[in-house]
Amino acid sequence: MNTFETRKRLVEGRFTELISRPNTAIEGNGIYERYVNPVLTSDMVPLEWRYDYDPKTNPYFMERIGVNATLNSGAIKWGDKYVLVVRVEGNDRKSFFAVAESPNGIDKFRFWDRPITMPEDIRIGTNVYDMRLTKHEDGWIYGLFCVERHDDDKPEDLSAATAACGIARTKNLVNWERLPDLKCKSQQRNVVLHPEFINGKYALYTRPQDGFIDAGSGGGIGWGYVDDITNAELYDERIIEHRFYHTIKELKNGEGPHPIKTPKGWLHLAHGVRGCASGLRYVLYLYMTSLEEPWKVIAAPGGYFMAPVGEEYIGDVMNVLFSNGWIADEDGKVFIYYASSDTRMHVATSTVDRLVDYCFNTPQDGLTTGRSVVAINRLIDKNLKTLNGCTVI
Ligand code: M1P
Repeated sequence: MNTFETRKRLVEGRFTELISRPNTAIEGNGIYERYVNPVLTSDMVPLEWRYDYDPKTNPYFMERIGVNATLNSGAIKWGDKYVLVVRVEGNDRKSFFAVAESPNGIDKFRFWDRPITMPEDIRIGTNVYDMRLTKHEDGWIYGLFCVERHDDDKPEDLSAATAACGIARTKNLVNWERLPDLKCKSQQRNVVLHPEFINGKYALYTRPQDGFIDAGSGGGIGWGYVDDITNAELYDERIIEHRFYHTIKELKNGEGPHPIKTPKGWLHLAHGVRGCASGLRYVLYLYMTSLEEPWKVIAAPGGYFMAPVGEEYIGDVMNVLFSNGWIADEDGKVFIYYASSDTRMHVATSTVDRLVDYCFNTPQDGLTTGRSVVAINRLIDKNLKTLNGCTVI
């Protein structure tokens, strides 16, 4: 067998094994279950996207277009399939979107035939990433994502960039209509469309930021309105989820996917960022807002919900968990899709009931050591009462 055939067999064998392997849950803290394997890695991107299959032009069966990472994915239930709109990042550092589906939400994710061709008829961006999907009550599925462009006000600085919120909509996840970028005062990343009209208007979760990286005086997760989504202009933006000193979201935070509607309020997943000696640390946290007034926080469990463990620490940007996609099934099961260290996608599962219980019954961050110890003592006192009241067998 020649080199082409030998390598092709080897590469195809490894690929088939990877995309077919089953995933199993790991029992954890009772709040959610992690899974043994990531659900998507760069090695699971179709071989036809990466290899030239013609032995005449590729006698060594070499990879022609490399993929660096599969990360921050939007998620949506599509018929009976669990679908991710994955941020795929090439070796050339350009991200694009591609759809992958699974029959059960935890394994056997397969990419659709081609990546999404996102129209660029509005204003070309250098890079696009981190799509939040919203099936809106107006009948469209919206994808809101970050569009990054060089900051031409600083021509000498090749790293100077700007972030804006790109908007596109679709009915089938294949053909997308691009709408103008969100018009607003500040740079924006992590903009999310609320699934329902609020007083007849489109409502957005925002993350105003002073610069491309720094949230600066941006303050936290914002809330604002848009009258016409086909020419979106943000107004009445106000901060609803604040940052605090010496917390997991001291430096910045950002809304994850759109919140899930539960009988007790809107359930939100977000990321919080703090600085430390090794750089920025990104963790996931939950909070809840009122059903009637989705901008009012009604539950704010202290600390992080999920932080990197094991291999999750390692990757392109270390010490990062980031999520912009989750799916709530009708039976209440929740699939949380998160990326670790800007490199690979994972799933964690829970239920709406458990997550709401977590939100209302985890003590709030008291913002000082003293108050944290008070919370622990309160739990110990409660347990002593409970245990002393029990008959010991
Ligand atoms: O590298 C970690 C994350 O950094 C950014 O997040 P934020 O908008 O909160 O600063 C984004 O670039 C995100 O894609 C990335 O995962």
